[in-house]
Amino acid sequence: ASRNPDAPIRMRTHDLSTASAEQRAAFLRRPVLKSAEMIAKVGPIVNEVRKRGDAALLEFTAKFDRAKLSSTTIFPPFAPESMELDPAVKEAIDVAYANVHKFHAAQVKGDALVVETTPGVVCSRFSRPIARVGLYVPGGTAILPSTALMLGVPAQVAGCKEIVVATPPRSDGSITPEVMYVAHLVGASAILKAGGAQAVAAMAYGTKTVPKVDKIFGPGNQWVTAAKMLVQNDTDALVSIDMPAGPSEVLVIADSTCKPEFVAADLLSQAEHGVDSQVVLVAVNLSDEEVSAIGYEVDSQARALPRVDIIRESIPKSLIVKASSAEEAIEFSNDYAPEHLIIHLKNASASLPLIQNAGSVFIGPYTPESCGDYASGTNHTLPTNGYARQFSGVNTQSFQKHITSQEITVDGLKALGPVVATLADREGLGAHANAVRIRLRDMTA
Ligand code: HSO
Ligand code: ZN
Repeated sequence: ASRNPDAPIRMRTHDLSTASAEQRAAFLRRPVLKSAEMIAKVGPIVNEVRKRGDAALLEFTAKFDRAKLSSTTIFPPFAPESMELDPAVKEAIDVAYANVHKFHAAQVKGDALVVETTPGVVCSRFSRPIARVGLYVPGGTAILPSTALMLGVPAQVAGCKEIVVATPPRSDGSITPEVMYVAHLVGASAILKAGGAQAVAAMAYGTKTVPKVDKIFGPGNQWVTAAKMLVQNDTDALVSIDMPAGPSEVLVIADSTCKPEFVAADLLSQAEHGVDSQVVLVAVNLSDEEVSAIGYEVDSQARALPRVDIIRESIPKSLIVKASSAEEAIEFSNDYAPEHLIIHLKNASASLPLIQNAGSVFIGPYTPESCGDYASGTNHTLPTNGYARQFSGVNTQSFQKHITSQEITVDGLKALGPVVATLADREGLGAHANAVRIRLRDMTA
């Protein structure tokens, strides 16, 4: 990547019709995440916080965030002056909150699932909130109240009792008022003024002042991700995590009905997240001129953006892949399994049944990813790095667990008991068989 302001900000172009199998596989690949190496690096930080609690947390916050704090945690009610906002920003957060709340409340399953699998055998399933959750809201190059919203709303809707919001403080020790206000809206029970591996460790093990949580959510840098993976594997911590995280991604599929300026804007909105952001354009039957028109827009729009320096690094690593049909493009996208998929095709919604792997889909020319990132209602915490093959984005169920139950009548056990006893005998588990037979004998006695 070049910092030369005159150098064009350009994506590389490849053609699926002439690519070898190895080349196609290379287009699908993400940069290697050095997870084992990072886990080894965060180990000592996690251990210090585990052993020395708040004292270690305060030291790491002074060292990494350059904030000298006297306490790590704040509890509600939060001071009104700590969440004072420009009225337009407050109004925007309120609208976003309402939409995200509406969509996540609709995900709450109503009545318990009850099924009589065979006469007298009733199986059911019901959900309960995960009692204590930790929400990591990154600091770094951008403030992210939207992430506080995307994690806090489903936690609130699911009914979690303890909602801890962790976020790195500014050097004066304060938290941005936007994040404070969202924490207030979602009913946070504590705000942990810490970031990085130290924040994850504090929530996983608890300290004198930081409540221990049962599940940790949220995106973060490699340190945060490695710490989440480490504590998840420690049975002493007894904590789970939302999903493995990698750099943010978008894949855009466009045909000649697309507006080059819209496509370029969508690509750039992802490219500005970080130097490692992954941006892919799959061009369906676009002529060289049409591809150039998008390339020109990427370059000229990028130059006017405040984060052009980040884009100068992420865009040259990204690629344009030419496909000769919408089906071929979608097949490529399914293999890539993007975090975000934007469809700029003539009949965009018609392709939805063909989508197999994607975190979240944006359909048609007037659906920029930005709307889902902030305010339409869907969640923006989504699987990256190809994990959309087996993971869903954060949703209301991510903050719940499901308990099953059953109740069997006398007649039900008369019918089902012999089946169970036969299988238990086959497994050589006599006590299992006996638990059934002792009852069957009792019934006939
Ligand atoms: N696109 C990001 C989420 C985000 N965008 C936050 C703006 N703020 C990852 O899904
Ligand atoms: Zn975004």
